[in-house]
Order: sequence, then C-alpha cells, then structure tokens
Amino acid sequence: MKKIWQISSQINKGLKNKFPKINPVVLQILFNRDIKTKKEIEKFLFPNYKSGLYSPFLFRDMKKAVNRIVRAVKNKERVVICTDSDTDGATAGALMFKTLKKIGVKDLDIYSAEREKQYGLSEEIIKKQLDLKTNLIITCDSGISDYNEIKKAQKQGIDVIVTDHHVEPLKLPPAFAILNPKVENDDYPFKHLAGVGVAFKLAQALLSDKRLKIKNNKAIEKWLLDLVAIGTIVDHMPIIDENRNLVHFGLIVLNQTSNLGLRKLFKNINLTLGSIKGEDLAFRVGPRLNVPGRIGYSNESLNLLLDNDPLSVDKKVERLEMLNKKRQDLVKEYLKKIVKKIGKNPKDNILVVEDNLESGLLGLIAMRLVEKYNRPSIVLSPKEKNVKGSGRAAKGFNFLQVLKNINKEYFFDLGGHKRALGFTLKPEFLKVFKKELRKTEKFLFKKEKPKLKIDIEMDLGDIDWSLIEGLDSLRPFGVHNPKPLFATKNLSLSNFTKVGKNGNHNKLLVRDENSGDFSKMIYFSSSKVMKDYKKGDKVDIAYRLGTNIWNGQKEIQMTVVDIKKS
Ligand SMILES: [Mn+2]
Repeated sequence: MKKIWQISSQINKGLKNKFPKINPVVLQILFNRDIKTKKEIEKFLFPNYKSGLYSPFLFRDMKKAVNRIVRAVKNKERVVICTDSDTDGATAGALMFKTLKKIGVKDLDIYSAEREKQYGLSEEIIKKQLDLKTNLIITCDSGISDYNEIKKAQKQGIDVIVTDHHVEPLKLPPAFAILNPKVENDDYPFKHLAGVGVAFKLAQALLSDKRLKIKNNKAIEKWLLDLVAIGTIVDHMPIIDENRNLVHFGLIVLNQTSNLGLRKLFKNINLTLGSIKGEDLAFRVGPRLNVPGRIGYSNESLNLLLDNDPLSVDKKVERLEMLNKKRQDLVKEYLKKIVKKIGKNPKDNILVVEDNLESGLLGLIAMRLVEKYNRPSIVLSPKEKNVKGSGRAAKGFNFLQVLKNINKEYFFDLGGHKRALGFTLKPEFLKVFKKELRKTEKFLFKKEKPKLKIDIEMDLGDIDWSLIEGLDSLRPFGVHNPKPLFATKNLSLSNFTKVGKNGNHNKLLVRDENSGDFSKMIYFSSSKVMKDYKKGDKVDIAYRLGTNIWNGQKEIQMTVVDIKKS
C-alpha cells in the first residue's frame, strides 16, 4: 500500500540559536514530539531517578494499602497475588511477589488469570481462597472490572487491594483499596503507568515503610526496574514523563539483570547483556513472554521470571521458543485461509471475519488484516458457550463510537479503546451484533491512505557520528517517542542487490546529486517493491538511522522504511 509522507514543519533559526549546544536535527525531533521549552528539553534529555518519579503516596489509597499489607506481615496472614497472563501481568506479578517476600510475607501464593475463561479474578479463585483461609488478595494489572468477585471476597472476610491501570468501569469494585491512575477521583499525576508500573509504586511505598525496617531498601527497589521496563514497553505504554524515567533506568538495570529467567531468555535469542535496547524488548522479548497467555498456560511467563533453577529455566525458555514458533505458524495459516475467503478487494468497510480460531490470536490476526486491507477489522471465534472477538483499527477510527450504537446486553464482557476492542459475546446475539455493526459502518468510515510521519528532510552529508550520538540521547524509544524517521529526496539509485537467505532483502547504493555523497542502505522484505525500480532511477527514500557491527567494525546503518520515485 502506497503511503502519504507527512514531513514535520521545520523549526526556525531563532530556536536553533537559542539551543546552540543541541544538534539541530535532535532539536527538530524534540520539537516534533512537542518538547519545546528549556525545562521540557532538559527533563527529556537528562532522565533523573529522584526528580523524575512521583511519590507513590500521591495515589489516593496508597497509605491505606500499605497499612493493610504491613498488618498482614505483622499478623503472619496469608496473602495471594492475582495477575494477568500477558507480559505486563507477568512482570507485575513477579515484581509484587519478590517485594512481598522481601518485606516478610511468609504465606504467599500467586495466580495468573486464565484468558480463555476471563480476565482478572474469577468466582473459582475466590472460592478456593476461602477454603485456603486467605486473608488478603492483591491484584496486579487487573481487578478494576471485577465488581462481583471482589464484592464476594470482601463480604466473606478477604480484603482485596486492586492494583490496575485499565479504564474505570461504570461501577468501581468495593475493594479495600484501589490503586489505579486511570480512576477519576485518583489524583495521581501521571495517568499512563503500565500494570507493572502501578505494582512498582506499591513496592516503592512498602520498601520505604519505617515499620518494616527493610535494609538496603533503595537498592532492592532499583533492582525491580528491569521488570518495569519490560512490562511498560511491551504493554505499549507511552514512553513519556514518569515512564521515560522508569524505562531509562529500567534498561540500565536490565542490562545487568540477575534474573536467571531473563538472562537465559536473552541468551537464547542472541541478545547480549549490556546492549539490549527498548526495541529488543518490544519486538523480540515481548512476543515470547506474551505467547503463553495466548496459546499456552497462563502462568508460564510468570514462572520463568520467578525461577532460580538453571535446569528448569532452560526448559521454560525452550518451551517459550517453541510456543512462539507455533504462534507464528498458526497466524500465518489462519491469515492465508481468511485472505482466501475474503479476496483481494472486499466491499465491506469494516471487515468482519468469523472462524474457529485460537482465541488468544484474534487480536494479532485483526491487526494483520488492518495492515493488509487498510480498514477496521473484527475477528470472531464462535464457540458453543461464547463468541470471543477482537477488533483493531488504524489511526482515525474510533471503536468507542461504534459501540455507542450497539446494545451492551449482547456481551459477557467488553473492553477496549479507540483502536482496539476485546469482547465475549453471548452466542444468541451473534447475528444481531453483526447486523448492527453493518449499520454503523456507513457513517463512521473514511477511507484514507496510510500516512508516514517523517521527522526531517536531510542531505546524506548531514549524517555523521555526532548525529548518531545525539539520536541516542532521545532513547528509549516507544509509543509517543518513536524512533526518528528521516527522508532524503532526489537520490540516484546507483545500484541495488538482493541479499538474505531467500533474497528477500535488498542492499541499495544511492547518490546524493547535490553533495556527491554515496550511501549504502538496507531495505528488509523488499523483493516485491524493488521489482518496480531499475538502476539510475531518481528516488525519494524514508529511512531510520542506527548502528551495526560488521567484521568487528561499528558502522552507521541506514534502514529503508519507504521508497518512491521522485
Ligand atoms: Mn496491562
């Protein structure tokens, strides 16, 4: 699909003169990210652990939660953690488990929610905890929507502390305490913490509690940050404000982590401690830690993060690798089948696909359909007792508006935001749901070409090591702080050759006519695109900058993102 390039408007000379020490390209990128004043720029370029984190006691119920947990330690109560099965849930659960152990909770257990059944707490778990005489349940990355289960627990004498970051439901659960920055009457100043971020704030408060007399509490706190970095990036939280500081310091900790599960997982996918970046977490580590929640057992990633036995850790890492491969194969196979069914140019504005699919993969498949067909997509998997569904859309579309026109009685559960939906339908309403969905699409859908946001147009001669260093100061990249994208126009395509095992990639040699500079670029998965080009063509290229080690030599690597004829 051809993309429209949107090049950010250029900053003026006055601004460049105001910040003479900052590379003007870096300044332009900061400006594009809406970081404009001296104070904002300094805060962004120089993460600070002390001033960059808010006090955990800004959460409305933090004091209450801490007091309750301190009491549980003193009275040797039984405490149970309930968490979600994805990466955010697993890291949050592991972080909370380690913290509670450190502060002296002896009778401690932990559960991951079975996604197949439902998110968060279940009646089953509550019943079991009553039998086991549990006194306190702490939820991680979940709980805010579990009104009935929490009511039941509280009624029968189990206190529940909810730590979550999902949107406030219509009715807040009657929990003992709720820690969730998204809850409206909570004044916590930063709204975009991950589930693991909220768990970390509780850990911070607990470890600093005078009554618990924790030695080296600040060091213990910092060693938890590897988990925070992973959960925050993989859960697609905006890497701004407090998250930027947590992830910045989290990556420093992670690159010297003592967590055996992480060390072996990294090693298995050729990530070297000392050089692991945010992108590695997003694209390499994340899929592997997410996969058990999709097609394996819900607690597998959590167990890996808590395991200290080398032999069993090896087995767990191998199993994640196997599951990840299986996940890739399944998605490929499903997509092939679906694409065959709906053809090349479907007439529907919102794609609705229905098939007997693994429910943990629906979101991934919907996302691929959005990429392929450039329209909102909903994937349904009808089973006898329920119909699992997942929707994805590109920027500019709003599922929440779609939902306004659909009866909520059709659903067992429903959650999501503008561009992503997850739900479970009651099977008897499947037909009418699809019908009502069709009615909404007419007035909601604007077909637009996908856009590519480009930070700055440059000459090839502008690229040097000082720029690469400047770009590194913008790390960690992630949501709301994407890896910078550059464009150079009117290049001569001097040569290009197929590379890679199957010749899928291309190596390009281009020449800047103005300066006479030559540059090599790599263009992944480009065998189809490059068929339309020949040597000598005039081209515009959008690319990213990074580094690569080649024969022991560090070199600047330019990675093509898009190419056009000039
Ligand atoms: Mn989460």
